[in-house]
Amino acid sequence: MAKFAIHDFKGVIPALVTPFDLDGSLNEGLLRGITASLVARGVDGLYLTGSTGEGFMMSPEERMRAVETVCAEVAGRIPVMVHVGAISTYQTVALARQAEAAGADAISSVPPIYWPFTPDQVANYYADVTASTSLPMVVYKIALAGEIGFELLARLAAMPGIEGVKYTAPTHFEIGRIKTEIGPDFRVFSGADEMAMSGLAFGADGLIGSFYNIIPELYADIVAAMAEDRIADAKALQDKANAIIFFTLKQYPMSAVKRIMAWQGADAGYCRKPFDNYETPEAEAALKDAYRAFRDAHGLAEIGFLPDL
Ligand code: MN9
Repeated sequence: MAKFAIHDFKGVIPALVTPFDLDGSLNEGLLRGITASLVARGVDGLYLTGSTGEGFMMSPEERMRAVETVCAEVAGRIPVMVHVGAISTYQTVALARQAEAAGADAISSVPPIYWPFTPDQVANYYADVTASTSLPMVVYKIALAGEIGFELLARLAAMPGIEGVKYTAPTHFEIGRIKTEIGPDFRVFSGADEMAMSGLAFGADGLIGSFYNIIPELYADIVAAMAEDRIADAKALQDKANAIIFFTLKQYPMSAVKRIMAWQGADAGYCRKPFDNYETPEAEAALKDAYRAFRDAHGLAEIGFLPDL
């Protein structure tokens, strides 16, 4: 049973990575470990099987197992939102119902992908999926899955049960517009980690993204600084976070995130092919050397980024 309402989703919410072994199998033990570690580090919620979680790399059964595993480990301590997006309404509904049964507190979905579905078809998809559970739906806007313009978002927001948007786009003035024209109760989660401060400045209620798997404390400080109008502090912290993000985007990004989590004490395994991995001890050692040099060049050990590496 869901324990949390949509307004309980706020603050720093990692889009949790999903640990796989090098042969591609889902590693539930590591999934439990990273969940426990992030809860202990004080994250405010979790977002499962989205882009970062490689949801589209997984079979429906594997997605369900991952959701079940994380919900059992979290055990109602923090809110959990599950990305249930798939191409067909039929499949998404099955994922949504299972997320509810597993104890998730909200569902989220990209629009149906691959074919150019009409706005009516997209609206029907969200209506059907949202009606299939009692959980709030958070629309996931990200260019990778096709555009959701303001008019369509406003139309979706007027439908019962659709209570927010995970907004991954650089057009942050629209976050302000959503809050003004759709209304302050429609929740907005800023999805571009490099623009968290800007998202919060324009009215976002929380942050959902990849880098909260590795630097949630830094982002908790950004949230606190923005809440207290300490703009210069927030900017300085965002600059540090962005150095980490831009450096990581030059590696194999999610594979590097997973190795960093391992160095921090909670191994997150590997990515599924065709994503690349640091498969050999030599490749991982080279990555570690690169991060050590980067950390020292930017004075990041002092702010807690891999201080013991
Ligand atoms: O929305 C993530 N986007 C993708 C979530 O995975 C495509 C973000 O958290 C980015 O990874 C992050 C770095 O660009 O902002």
